[in-house]
Amino acid sequence: MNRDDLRELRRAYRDDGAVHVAGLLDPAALDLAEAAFRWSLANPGPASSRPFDGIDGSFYQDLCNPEAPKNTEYQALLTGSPLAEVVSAIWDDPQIWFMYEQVFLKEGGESRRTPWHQDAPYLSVEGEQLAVVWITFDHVDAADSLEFVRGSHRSTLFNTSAFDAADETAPLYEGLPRLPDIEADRSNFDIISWAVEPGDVLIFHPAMLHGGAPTHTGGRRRTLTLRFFGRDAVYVERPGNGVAPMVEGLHESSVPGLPFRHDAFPDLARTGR
Ligand SMILES: O=C(O)CCC(=O)C(=O)O
Repeated sequence: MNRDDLRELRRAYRDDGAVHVAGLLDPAALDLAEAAFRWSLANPGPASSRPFDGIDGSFYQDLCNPEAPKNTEYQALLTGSPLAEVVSAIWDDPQIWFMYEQVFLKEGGESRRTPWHQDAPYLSVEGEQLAVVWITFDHVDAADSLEFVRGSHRSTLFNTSAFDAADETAPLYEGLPRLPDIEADRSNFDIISWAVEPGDVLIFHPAMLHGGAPTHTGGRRRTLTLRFFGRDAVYVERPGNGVAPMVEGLHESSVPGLPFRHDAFPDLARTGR
């Protein structure tokens, strides 16, 4: 990547909150990512779920499997691909830790949208140096891709979606303001999305409002996301201590406002590069 491209990537990440990096993963790195994804499907963790059971198609997700960071497929991906390097280049800081993984599998008939939400309200961490890397193994058109509200990571922190099929804005917790009904009012939001080919990645800040299109009959979307934090990340208390990351002893050993650190999070600056 040349200096102008990197400068633009940093600007877009800071101002817009989401970027598309075309062709970041070569076939070998994509194979590593797919092996990690397959491991997750074969090894459901305690948080695996089908949030919209009863729909025509299938919608499966899993996140924060405590075994994933110890697993050789994930280790190979984290240390053998350019993902951590590109995220730390965007942050302009060599310090980077892996926080957790999440997988999505949508297939069969008409699956559901992933409701509009922010990840930040369910994470016990805050900072500029936070990133979600979204990798899909199937081509998606811009209309069927992950969508974002541009710049929303710098605006209101809403309650997150409880993924309630009857009302996608239904909150998960008490306290934070309820999500706006973006689907009912799309023209009032500055929505951005990209067509994505296998090998491309989307990188976004977890405070971004985002939602994912459904797949359609005969379609399939296999998506792996990896979440990273950097030096400026601090621990925050969230209602219910947050849904993620689920790391034993994290809350007991952390203090609000102090650096977010735990031995369970692989340090990629030291070990990977
Ligand atoms: O891929 C999707 O449909 C949703 C992705 C998402 O919500 C996330 O990665 O946080």
